[in-house]
Amino acid sequence: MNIRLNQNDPSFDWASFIDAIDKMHGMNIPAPRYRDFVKVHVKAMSGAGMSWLVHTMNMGGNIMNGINFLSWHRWFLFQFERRLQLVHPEITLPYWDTITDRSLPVPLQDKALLKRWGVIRRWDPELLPTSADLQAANGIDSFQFFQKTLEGAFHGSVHNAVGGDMAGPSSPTDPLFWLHHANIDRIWSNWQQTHKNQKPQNLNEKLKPNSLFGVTVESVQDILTLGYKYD
Ligand SMILES: [Cu+2]
Repeated sequence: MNIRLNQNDPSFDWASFIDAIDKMHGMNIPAPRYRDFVKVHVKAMSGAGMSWLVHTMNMGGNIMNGINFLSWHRWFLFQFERRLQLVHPEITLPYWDTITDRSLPVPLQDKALLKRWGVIRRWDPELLPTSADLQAANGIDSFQFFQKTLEGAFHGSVHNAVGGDMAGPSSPTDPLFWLHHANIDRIWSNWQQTHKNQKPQNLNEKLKPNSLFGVTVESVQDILTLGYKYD
C-alpha cells in the first residue's frame, strides 16, 4: 500500500521527489515525460478535449459540466505517481492541505528549481480558499453537487492563489499542481467514506484520452483498490 503523506511530514523524502521530477524532464527517457502530463491537461481544457468533461468550462456560451473532474484527476495523479516511481520506487505524492498550511511548501520555492522547470508564479495567499469553502463542499450529500462545489471555490481558489502557470491550462507545469490535487483527492476519498452510495452517474464511461486513460469511471472509485491511501 502506498501512503500519501502531508507535505509537512518530516518523513517525506523531498530529495527523491524533486530528483524524480528532474529526471522526468530529461531527454532520452521513457514515456510519459513530464511535458506529456502537461500536454494532456492543456488538451483537456481546449477544443475537442473539452468534451472529456474534466473541468466545468464555458464553451462558446455553453456550460460544460466537469462531471469527470474528480475521477479524471484521480487517475491522472495515479499515473504521474507511477511514473515518478519508475525513478524512485518508494516515492508517493505528498498533499498540500491549503487550509492548515497558508504558505507555499518550502522545498518547492527554490528559485533555481523553478527556473529549471520553467515555472511562473504570482503568489497571493489572500486568494486561498477558506475553511468555509471546504465545509460548503463537505456538507453536500449528492456526489454531483459535492464535486461541483469542491471544484469551484475550493479547488479554483488554490490555482488562483498560486497564480502564473497554476492559473491556466498548463497548471501541471508547476509541481504544486500535484500537491494541490492530491489534497482534492484526499478530501474526496474522506467524503466517500461517509457517502458510500454516492457515485458518479456515468460509471461505465471510459475516461479520455485512451493513451494515458481509457479506464472506466468505476475503476477509479476506490483508492484502496488502486493501492494507495492518505496518512
Ligand atoms: Cu486543478
